[in-house]
Amino acid sequence: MQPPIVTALLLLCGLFRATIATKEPHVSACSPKRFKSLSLENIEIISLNVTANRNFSTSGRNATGGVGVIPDLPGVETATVDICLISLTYTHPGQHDLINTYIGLPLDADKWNSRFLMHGGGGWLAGGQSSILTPVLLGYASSSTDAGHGPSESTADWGLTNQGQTNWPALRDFSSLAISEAAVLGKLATRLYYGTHARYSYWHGCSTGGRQGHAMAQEHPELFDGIIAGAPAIVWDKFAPAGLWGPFIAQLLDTQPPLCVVEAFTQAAIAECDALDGVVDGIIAYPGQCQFDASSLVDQEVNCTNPNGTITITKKMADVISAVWEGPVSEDGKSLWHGFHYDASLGSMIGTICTSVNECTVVPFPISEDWVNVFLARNPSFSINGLTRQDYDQLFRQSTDQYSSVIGTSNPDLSKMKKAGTKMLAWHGMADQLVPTNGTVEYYEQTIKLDSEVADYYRLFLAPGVTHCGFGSGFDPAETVFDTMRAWVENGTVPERLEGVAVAVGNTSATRTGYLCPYPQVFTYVGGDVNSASSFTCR
Ligand SMILES: *[C@@H]1O[C@H](CO)[C@@H](O)[C@H](O)[C@H]1NC(C)=O
Ligand SMILES: *[C@@H]1O[C@H](CO)[C@@H](O)[C@H](O)[C@H]1NC(C)=O
Ligand SMILES: *[C@@H]1O[C@H](CO)[C@@H](O)[C@H](O)[C@H]1NC(C)=O
Ligand SMILES: *[C@@H]1O[C@H](CO)[C@@H](O)[C@H](O)[C@H]1NC(C)=O
Ligand SMILES: *[C@@H]1O[C@H](CO)[C@@H](O)[C@H](O)[C@H]1NC(C)=O
Ligand SMILES: *[C@@H]1O[C@H](CO)[C@@H](O)[C@H](O)[C@H]1NC(C)=O
Ligand SMILES: *[C@@H]1O[C@H](CO)[C@@H](O)[C@H](O)[C@H]1NC(C)=O
Ligand SMILES: *[C@@H]1O[C@H](CO)[C@@H](O)[C@H](O)[C@H]1NC(C)=O
Ligand SMILES: [Ca+2]
Repeated sequence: MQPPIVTALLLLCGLFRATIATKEPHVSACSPKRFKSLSLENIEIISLNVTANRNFSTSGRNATGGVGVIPDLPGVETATVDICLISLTYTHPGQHDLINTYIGLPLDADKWNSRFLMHGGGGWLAGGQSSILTPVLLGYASSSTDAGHGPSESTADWGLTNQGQTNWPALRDFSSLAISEAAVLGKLATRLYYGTHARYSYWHGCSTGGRQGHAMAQEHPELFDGIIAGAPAIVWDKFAPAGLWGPFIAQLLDTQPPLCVVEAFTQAAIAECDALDGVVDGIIAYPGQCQFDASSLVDQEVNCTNPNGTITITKKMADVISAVWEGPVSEDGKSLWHGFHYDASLGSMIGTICTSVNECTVVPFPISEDWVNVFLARNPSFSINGLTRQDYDQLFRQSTDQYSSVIGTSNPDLSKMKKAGTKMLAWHGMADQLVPTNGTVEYYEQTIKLDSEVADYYRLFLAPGVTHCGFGSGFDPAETVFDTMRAWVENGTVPERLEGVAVAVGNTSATRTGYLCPYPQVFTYVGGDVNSASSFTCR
């Protein structure tokens, strides 16, 4: 991300003189008195803490959301920041919820770049205090919310009522209500503190953060000028139960392949299909071109370490892997959700822990397991063992019937966003191992059907070889996408391309650059040095 631009600061000073000609805000303005009008119509504030902090540490901002460490958004790892920190605890009367929302403002007005930026959450984590620190460090006013549950609270604790029913208000808070409220409160506090509105407001999130970004685009586009949504966990009602498909098939077939076997399939598919895109780089760049038959590995031996041993691939193992690549299918053969690209690691979708190569237990993807146990079975100790094809189909139907409108975040009608003038830039790694890339493609296709000019305000970039929210050997745009968004919003520079950085071919300590293409264009090798951006084009 860029440091605040000089022109903006000059403009900002001009704005100050124009709007509040009196004195600049100063540290003493970071007090409860300044924010006493900070509220919303439908909430009851329980506590409002305001503290001026110098040298506030940004460390310890890694948090878990059920999927390990949230891939951090670009920014500075550990530093100190001078921040006016507002912590707000509130409830929606009658809903029995308790939401902690955090607002961070650069303490000294001359450090504020006159913009507002929210970072999204990950997994079951909506956000929290840690999410506002990097934006503030970079000069932005920011806010974030825990949406009613903290990182250490189990899904069953907040997802079910004491009577064992779905806690609908809590789910709505998590889905989008508390997020949009955090945005409104954050922008209001910004105005109260600096005496002027933020000139531009941005959302930047990935995974759950990408879903939250889409929720804002669909429901509250007027709150943001630019929304970045990486690997969005949209169509949550299908994505979440789909994540149990691998373990479900594994238990039907009674097979538990160790990770080394799972990886052998991925390696074999890459070996067969890598060159189809013209570049041997470990990446399968063109969607749909690879037709790899998992059963071709049956009877092959795999040498494993940790646990050590040699194991022979069986037909059942091949069938499980095929199923994960294909995605869930109903008993009568209809596709229920998308599968994964061949170069995506499958260790999360068909994970195991093993004591020896022949003694493994399947470990379901925790988000999906929580979803099915807590929100569908409403029984935290529910298990997929013994589940039939009919049972699985039924769970899938229930998920869509009961939750699509609450947390699906799949409404393709973006007319409000078009009207508001808001821009959204989505991107998705094609080697995503948690959220199937094609779910985002399908959603984008639906928006095109409703508005053939959707690319004027919403663009999707697929990133070959990039894993969930970044990383992998492919063209990762995580570090460049925010500048691209700002240029689109602030300068009208339409993102015809999105810069990504990949591992160089032939030298893993060097990088190469590639310019990703707005869907439906495809990032295409046209010949020449495979490490040169000019050897690729969009077709
Ligand atoms: C903050 O850090 C700076 C630089 O290390 C130091 O000069 C200053 O005294 C510190 N301020 C506070 C309030 O700790
Ligand atoms: C956050 O996680 C990253 C990746 O695991 C790690 O490199 C970094 O040190 C962590 N930062 C903090 C403050 O824990
Ligand atoms: C606000 O301050 C009170 C008293 O210091 C403290 O008990 C409470 O936890 C704080 N609330 C938040 C959200 O930090
Ligand atoms: C994704 O969609 C493309 C285009 O429809 C298709 O060719 C490809 O096979 C799909 N990939 C997966 C993993 O479903
Ligand atoms: C596994 O190890 C054995 C013994 O070291 C070796 O002969 C065999 O080629 C290896 N198989 C594979 C698939 O690497
Ligand atoms: C696996 O084999 C390696 C090499 O033979 C050895 O160093 C290691 O200790 C073994 N690990 C286990 C868990 O047996
Ligand atoms: C907008 O364009 C100006 C002039 O080319 C450039 O200096 C500035 O960095 C651009 N702003 C953004 C946000 O890209
Ligand atoms: C690989 O890239 C690194 C970093 O750019 C460079 O220092 C090194 O010389 C390269 N090695 C080779 C063999 O080209
Ligand atoms: Ca390739």
